[in-house]
Amino acid sequence: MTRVGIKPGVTYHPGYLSADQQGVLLAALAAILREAPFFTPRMPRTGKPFSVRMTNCGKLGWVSDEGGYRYQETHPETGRPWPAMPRILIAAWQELAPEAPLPEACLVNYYAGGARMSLHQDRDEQDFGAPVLSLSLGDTAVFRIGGTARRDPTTSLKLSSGDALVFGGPARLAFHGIDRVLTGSSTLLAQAGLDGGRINLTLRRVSPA
Ligand code: MD3
Ligand code: FE
Repeated sequence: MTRVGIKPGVTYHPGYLSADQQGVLLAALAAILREAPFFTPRMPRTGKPFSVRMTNCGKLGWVSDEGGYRYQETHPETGRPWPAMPRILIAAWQELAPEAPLPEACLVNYYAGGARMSLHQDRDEQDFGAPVLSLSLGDTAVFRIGGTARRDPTTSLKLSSGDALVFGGPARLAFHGIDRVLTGSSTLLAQAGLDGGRINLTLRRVSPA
């Protein structure tokens, strides 16, 4: 398997998931979406909607609304617990983050149309010791990562369907975002009844082991 160092703490695994594995993951996602549909997160205080829609699986899910960013055990609209994490995700975590305790949360981001995610840090977890694992499905996206200060220089990387990225150590608190999605670059998501776009899954440890 190809493994590319992007900067300290960031490892890129292009084509980590085979076409068959992407199909297995997408089928598991379709079942997750029936139980936990995408919701539209809103910005703390202002309530401005995100362009990215989200859902989660695993014990904890990340949500955002006027009350702030947080992890919680239930879907913000249905009130039901998040669906379990599929085995294929746990297997990927064990292979790519073998030292870390098992993930507690998997955030599923859906980018349709012109959705993007502005430069931010992920710091709502109680423990930054474990890495974050990202898996991409569907259309290719232009991803950008900088340093731990917002003004640090950034590097761009195209993330395609099946790619994995691991962010640990000095990169765990790096600023990052999605500048744009290349609409129509993949037909994979149609298999799940979605009208194109991109899905990103991020697996995380939230609390100390
Ligand atoms: C670097 N998602 O959900 S994944 C997010 O493609 C998020 O949906 C983007 O940023 C997406 O918070 C980027 C790559 C990623 C995820 C988490 C990170 C990079 C990271 C955490 C720390 C450092
Ligand atoms: Fe992030």
